Amino acid sequence: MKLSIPEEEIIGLGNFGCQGCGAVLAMRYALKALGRNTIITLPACCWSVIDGPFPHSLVNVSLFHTAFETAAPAASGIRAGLEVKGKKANVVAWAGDGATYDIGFGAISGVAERNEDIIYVCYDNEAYMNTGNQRSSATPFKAVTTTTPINSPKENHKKDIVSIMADHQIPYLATASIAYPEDLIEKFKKAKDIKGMRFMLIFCPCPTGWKYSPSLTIKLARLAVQTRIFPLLEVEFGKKWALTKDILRPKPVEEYLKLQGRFKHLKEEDIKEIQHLVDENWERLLEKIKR
Ligand SMILES: Cc1ncc(C[n+]2csc(CCOP(=O)(O)OP(=O)(O)O)c2C)c(N)n1
Ligand code: SF4
Repeated sequence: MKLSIPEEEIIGLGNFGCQGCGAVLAMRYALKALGRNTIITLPACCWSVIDGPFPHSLVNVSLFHTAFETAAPAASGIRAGLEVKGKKANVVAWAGDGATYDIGFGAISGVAERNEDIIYVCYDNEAYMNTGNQRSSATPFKAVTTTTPINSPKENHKKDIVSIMADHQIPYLATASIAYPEDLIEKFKKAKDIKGMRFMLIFCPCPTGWKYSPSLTIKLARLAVQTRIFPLLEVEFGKKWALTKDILRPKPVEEYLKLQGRFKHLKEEDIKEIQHLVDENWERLLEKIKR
């Protein structure tokens, strides 16, 4: 049988993630594309637990644990060291949305502005999950977290990190989803061969924080794409925007929202408002693709 993704498994069996964790699959697929000659920097996040305690490591590639806001500069330091030694490897910073959208953002922006030769990956589970599900700036509008509780859900919109990073005019930026592994792997293969800063955003449902059954992880990741909540796209040098999966007949956002406890409190008018927001964002994206 011909497989549609590489057969080799680089990450090991068994992990310290919760059952149904989307972030585990994200790393599994990314490493299938990147291969064993990869060095990862990892700030404090769920993945620092998922990987397992010393001396065990799930990823089977070199892994450097760093402070929360330093994954990107640590990766660029490793790249500089490799260059001095005349060695080649994929250098990857792998971080959650809290480290990316919020606390590490200044450092990431600096690394992008200098066009450092690294791949920055944000696995986006839309909150600070490792410390118990606090709101981040990636948390969607109206979601419930421990810091945006049921009587006062999140009032602000999810930060548009794709446009912000695209405006740094880096050579390559892509979004990906664990529900579309072929697309994800293709993008990582492409990113691997590009020199300079590459930014990858992977949508990773989290059963624990989003309050749904672990069996629904892939379904939710797919619905996020099919409802146009999370578009799959690529951007080259901040200018050339392209969808890698067009959604001609989108599903209503309600189909996605109703499966998750974090949106259980939503009233009909809230769902309408979210639908409106998603439609507006899609139009804005199409404008960028046209130009
Ligand atoms: C400067 C700093 N602030 C706060 C923390 C505590 N902390 C450790 S992990 C974490 C949450 C990480 O969230 P995110 O980056 O979204 O990754 P996730 O846990 O969701 O995988 C926090 C707040 C820290 N280690 N360093
Ligand atoms: S809290 Fe969420 S992201 Fe973290 S390990 Fe559990 S399922 Fe994965």
